[in-house]
Amino acid sequence: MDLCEASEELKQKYLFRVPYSKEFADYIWPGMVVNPEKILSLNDMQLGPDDVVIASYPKSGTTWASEVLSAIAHDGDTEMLSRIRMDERVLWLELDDKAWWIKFFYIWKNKIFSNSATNAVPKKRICFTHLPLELLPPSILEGKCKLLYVARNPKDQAVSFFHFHRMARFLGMQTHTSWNEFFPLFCSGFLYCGSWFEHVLAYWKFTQNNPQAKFICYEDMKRDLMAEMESLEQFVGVPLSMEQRVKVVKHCSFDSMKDNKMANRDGVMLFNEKISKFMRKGIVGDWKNYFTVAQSEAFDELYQEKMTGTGLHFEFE
Ligand code: PPS
Repeated sequence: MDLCEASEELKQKYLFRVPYSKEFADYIWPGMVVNPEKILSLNDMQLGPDDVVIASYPKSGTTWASEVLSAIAHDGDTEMLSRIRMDERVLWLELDDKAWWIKFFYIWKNKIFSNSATNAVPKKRICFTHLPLELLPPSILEGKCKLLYVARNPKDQAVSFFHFHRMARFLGMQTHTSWNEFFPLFCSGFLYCGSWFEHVLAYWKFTQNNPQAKFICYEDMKRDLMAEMESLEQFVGVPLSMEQRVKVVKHCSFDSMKDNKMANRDGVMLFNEKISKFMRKGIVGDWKNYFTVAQSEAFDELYQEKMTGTGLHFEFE
């Protein structure tokens, strides 16, 4: 059997391991946090010129881009950011906030972080989503607000997603799913958010034809965060001074975000950080520690097949 192909047995195991998994619109959803009704209700959501939506396939650098944009929206005021939790500054669009246990999470969180109340009004309202393009609310697709897509090379993304499946309660804390099982599920797109290729390529095409939308890569942020920040400032129309920019770049480095409880998802009950940290490694090239030579070659072939002619290229090291 092709290394990239997932057997029926494996697919059934995945569905069984994700708690309350739901199938909707040809995708698998972790029913503990996302449900079809909530996704459908987003159709009525009105977004405007002061809204910025960050979209991504999970584990592509969403949290990193969120912190950078949030810093820009708060005029580079990193002290202010350190008083408000990320999940209050950057809302998850499709999160089923009516689920009883999500309410419990918020009650618990507010008890611990009661000092996070503030009157700070950001220049832009930011939210994030992992929804595939075709499920976005119409107001985003019609260009009523800005859309930023963050992508990461699929080999590192797959490794990060593998660890995420082990530690995220809503994905079943799949410590029994081995890398060799996860790899074909990822390649065949039989997992939460579907095929990486389809997700990324749909947004890639959209951002090429829509001036309100922008596509950025994790690897570019890693190479030169300062340059990426400048272009993000232009994109959202909030310029910072060089002094503010230097401060934000430092604030958004992996090491400072890792130690920053307001940005590192610390205390989020959705995760079991005893198994794996949310801020895990933050590097390019970790895939080499997981992919076998045969898996890497099989993936390269799949990558060529799907990506040739799209004009989109990723750095893998
Ligand atoms: S999620 O759950 O989908 O929102 O995850 P997401 O934020 O998209 O991705 C998490 C990965 O991004 C890494 N990360 C960073 N890398 C470099 N610098 C900074 N500042 C940073 N912040 C988050 C995080 O460590 C996850 O990658 P891995 O490879 O697992 O370490």
